[in-house]
Amino acid sequence: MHTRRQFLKGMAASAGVATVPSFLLGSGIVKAQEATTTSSPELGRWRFSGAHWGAFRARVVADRVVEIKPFEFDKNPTPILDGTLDVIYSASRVRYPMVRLDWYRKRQHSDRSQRGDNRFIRVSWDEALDLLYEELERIQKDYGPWALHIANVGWRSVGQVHSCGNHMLRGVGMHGNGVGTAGDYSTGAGQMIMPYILGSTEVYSQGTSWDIILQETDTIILWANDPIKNLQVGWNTETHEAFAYLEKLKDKVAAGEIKVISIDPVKSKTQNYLGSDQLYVNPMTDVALMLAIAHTLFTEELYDREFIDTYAMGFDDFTPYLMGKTIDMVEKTPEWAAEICGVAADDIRELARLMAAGRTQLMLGWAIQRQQHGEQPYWMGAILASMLGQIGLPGGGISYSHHYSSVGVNSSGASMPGSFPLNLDTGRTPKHNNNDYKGYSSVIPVARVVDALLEPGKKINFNGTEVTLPPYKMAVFSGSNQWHRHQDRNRMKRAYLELETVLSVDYNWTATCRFADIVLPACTPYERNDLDAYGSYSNRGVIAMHKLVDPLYHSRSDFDIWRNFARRMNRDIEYSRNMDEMQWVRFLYEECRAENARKDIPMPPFEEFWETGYVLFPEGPNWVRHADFREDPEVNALGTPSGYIEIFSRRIASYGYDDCPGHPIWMEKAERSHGGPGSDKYPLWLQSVHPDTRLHSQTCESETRRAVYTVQGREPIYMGPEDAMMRGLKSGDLVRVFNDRGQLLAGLVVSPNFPKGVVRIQEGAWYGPTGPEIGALDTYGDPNTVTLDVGTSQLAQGPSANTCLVEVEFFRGEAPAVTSFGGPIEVDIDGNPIQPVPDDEEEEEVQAS
Ligand SMILES: Nc1nc2c(c(=O)[nH]1)N[C@H]1C(S)=C(S)[C@@H](COP(=O)(O)OP(=O)(O)OC[C@H]3O[C@@H](n4cnc5c(=O)[nH]c(N)nc54)[C@H](O)[C@@H]3O)O[C@H]1N2
Ligand SMILES: Nc1nc2c(c(=O)[nH]1)N[C@H]1C(S)=C(S)[C@@H](COP(=O)(O)OP(=O)(O)OC[C@H]3O[C@@H](n4cnc5c(=O)[nH]c(N)nc54)[C@H](O)[C@@H]3O)O[C@H]1N2
Ligand SMILES: [Mo]
Repeated sequence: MHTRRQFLKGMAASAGVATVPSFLLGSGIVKAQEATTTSSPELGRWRFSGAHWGAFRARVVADRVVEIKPFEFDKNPTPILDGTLDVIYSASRVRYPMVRLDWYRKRQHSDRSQRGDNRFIRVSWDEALDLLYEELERIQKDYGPWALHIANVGWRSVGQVHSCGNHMLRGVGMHGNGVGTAGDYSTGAGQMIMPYILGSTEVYSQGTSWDIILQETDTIILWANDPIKNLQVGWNTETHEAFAYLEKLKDKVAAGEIKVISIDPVKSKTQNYLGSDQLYVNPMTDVALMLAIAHTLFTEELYDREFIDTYAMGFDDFTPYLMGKTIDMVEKTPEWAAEICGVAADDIRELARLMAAGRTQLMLGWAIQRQQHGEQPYWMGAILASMLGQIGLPGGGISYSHHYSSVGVNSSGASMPGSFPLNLDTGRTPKHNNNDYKGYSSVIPVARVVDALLEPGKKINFNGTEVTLPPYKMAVFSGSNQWHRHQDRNRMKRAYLELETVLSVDYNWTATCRFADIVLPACTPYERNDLDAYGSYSNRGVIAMHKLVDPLYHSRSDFDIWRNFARRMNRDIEYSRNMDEMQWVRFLYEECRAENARKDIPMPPFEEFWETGYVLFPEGPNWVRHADFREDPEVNALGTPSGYIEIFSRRIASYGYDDCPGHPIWMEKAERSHGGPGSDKYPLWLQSVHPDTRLHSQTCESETRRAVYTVQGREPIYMGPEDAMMRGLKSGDLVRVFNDRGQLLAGLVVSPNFPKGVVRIQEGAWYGPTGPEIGALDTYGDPNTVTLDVGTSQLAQGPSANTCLVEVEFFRGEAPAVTSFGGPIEVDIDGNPIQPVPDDEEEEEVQAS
């Protein structure tokens, strides 16, 4: 501990005003220097760091962070930044290594139905890591690799050295093999289907420059897309540069130079911001609307036959379906679609004609693929874009990523720093190098992990292969919050009864910790030194992440945790490659600097970078997605099986999936509002979009932030005036939201942005049940208490969170207290609650190797 404190003090003593390096290019940057370092005991010292929600400076006074302000380069910082201080100092921190009471007593023979009662015993680091080690040994010896689920890593904090998922994967991987996952919760359906259609995932691809779109595009279609809300965060430290272009777009909309149409059941934040048009569509019916647009383009001969002949395959296998000659034998006329999607037939025709009349840029968001049959609207979007014939033209075609991580801001072309390696070094093998999975699959689709526990051994189809779900016995989580991200809490509770042991490594005492058996306290990203890429796609620069304070309580960096774990196999030196944290920071920086030197992109020496806090690179040239393919489709063939756009996919057709045939089709959903299945009993569609107020579950722990958006201390549920009136509800009411899967409390906000039949609870609200039992009321408002846990289709097996119906009623009686926050109930071995004693005298294990 002391050495680390002295290091910080040493830096403070040498603090001065940073010099302006010659590497900072661009106009606004020089001003940034004004606000750098102050150094006095009272005012403290300004340090630099970053988060998914932006880069910032932090003022540290006497080992405490007292103030955070955005990096001056960031012209559009997000209010989410206001939650950053609480990330460090919240009451919900994981303070000590904790073990669930009954698991501590009986290990794998524990009463698993007690999971969720939140009673935990505090143990030392030595004991916790020994317990974890013994468990992993037992799982490998008694079962085998099929019995260990290594959870896919979610939105772990930024920082390349401490990327906690890499540490978990390297640490566990040194010990033995396990069951991995394919895909992710973000774009489960999209990333699987698009390589067949356009040859890449598209969802994670750079898009046409905003500059070009602003110059060339006549009509932008924001299809299920809310960039003003969703660009607040990025995968790497976010620059918020895209907002400058959206400001310009707003001016162009006002001047009538660009038309923006938002196709969404809800008036989005972006639509309100731009003052643009909205086309209301019934939830989950976009494919019907798209088919009718295609029908109009086809029958009115508004489509580009030449483009289709040159660049696409299988159009003639698709049009018979459009014209009612195959499958359901129904012609996909605007009148047919209007019944389903709620858009008037004439409006559909008008929209189709408008799209064909000028340069049209389709921009699809991701929520429409996070629902049952989510593959279909993505495929159908590509067909519409092909019929319009503008793919590869400046400001035309289709994008699946402009709402994400400042896609569309030109890349600098600079290389970004690498990360701490997740794989074992070449030639090394795990201690238990057993590869016998007993016929079970070693990789399963990520959203089907609960199915595996409930239906072990079941064979499911997945992307042209067959997967056999393993009955795993132990699961390890780090950098993801399973009890936020996964659907259907009560189903999860039933599934967890099958699990002998669960590990969670986190700094937040989330529901994933509450339902775990061993919990290890990671420190926050602000308690360790690191570096990160600035701008996920723009590669705008590299930022320093200075350690602001020492790890609080008994928390440790993920690096320290897993290195100490590796010591149990005498592999700690191999684990760290005999480098400590600062050596790694410097190593990754120097590696990046050398690579950029080869590209003639200069970077300052490490000391200068570390002192200044950042290095920025100039913006690169404009770029048009798919322009190379358009120029020469043979030389620049797509990555599809044919090399062309596949309107009909023989490959997909060959799989024989009824829920994802050889071309897109309209399919009814398991449950759907506005007259669809299940709407008699539960008439309201619950959409659980990404929070305007948070990054998923992150910063939900912040009381400062919750004070801004909660209602009676609960997560808000948004509802339109008509539905509220019908139920006798008003803003500020406490309501019960329920269906056959579960029930939760939420605080009502009546908003004109919501039409009849549509309600919203933002994902990431911390699950806080009244008790461990199945069906317990969630006291705070986690939408995944009620969502549906089915795969999107046999192709992608992605999550279908947005296929969900509920009812909402006034909550009568005494409201239970919110149980989500504040950490575990610390008990002694007899289960008696004890007051946590602060303890700073924890023995130190070997820190540096
Ligand atoms: N209903 C519904 N559910 C959804 C969605 C939806 O739209 N609707 N969206 C889905 C999508 S797209 C996503 S991406 C997922 C997001 O799901 P997750 O990625 O699981 O969500 P986060 O809340 O970001 O969880 C990250 C966890 O990592 C922890 N963490 C952060 N930094 C560190 C670190 O340095 N070390 C350690 N050990 N832990 C750290 C955080 O405290 C937090 O608990 O949710 C999915 N779930
Ligand atoms: N502030 C903030 N930004 C984020 C995140 C965050 O947690 N907070 N998370 C990031 C991550 S991990 C991801 S994956 C992305 C998610 O990005 P998306 O999945 O695109 O975002 P969502 O916010 O879920 O939904 C976007 C829009 O889709 C609309 N929509 C939902 N269902 C339908 C439908 O059936 N039809 C139509 N036409 N529209 C529909 C919603 O009303 C909403 O306006 O966001 C990223 N950005
Ligand atoms: Mo995501």
